[in-house]
Amino acid sequence: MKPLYILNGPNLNRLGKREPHIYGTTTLAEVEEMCRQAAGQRPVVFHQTNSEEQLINWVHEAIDEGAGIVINPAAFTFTSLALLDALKMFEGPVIELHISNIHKREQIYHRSYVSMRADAVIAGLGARGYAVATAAILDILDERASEG
Ligand code: CA2
Repeated sequence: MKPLYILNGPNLNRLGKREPHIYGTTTLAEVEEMCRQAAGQRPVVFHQTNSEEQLINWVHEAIDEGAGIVINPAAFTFTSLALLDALKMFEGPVIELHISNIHKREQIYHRSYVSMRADAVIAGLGARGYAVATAAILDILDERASEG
């Protein structure tokens, strides 16, 4: 069974340790565990990086080996056409995820390049958004498999 790729961009390694009023107190290690629970039998490749190049390389890996992508691109959401181009090459479902509600925040957080490719966007559910996104992408994969 092909794995789900759950990819996280810059600064998210600090999750649970900074700005808890915006991002909560759940750590990235706890998020990873939540995703693995939500994925059940489906294997999960879970990564975080502060490097745009690395994030793109993992999208390339998912193009060859992944069933679906859940991505919190963090600040690259608003800056990276290269990440958007890489995601456009991926044929499976893509869910863009943000812990905070980016639309409730300053204008610079309102224009997402990644949303131009994402099949769905989840924002503002806190860390539980990862479990919701994982469950949703499994549903989408089941739906696509039953459509043949
Ligand atoms: O809400 C999200 O998940 C974000 O993608 C997080 C990004 C931010 O640039 C996006 O606008 C929304 C990263 C925030 C900075 O990194 C932190 C990580 C943990 C704790 C505090 C900050």
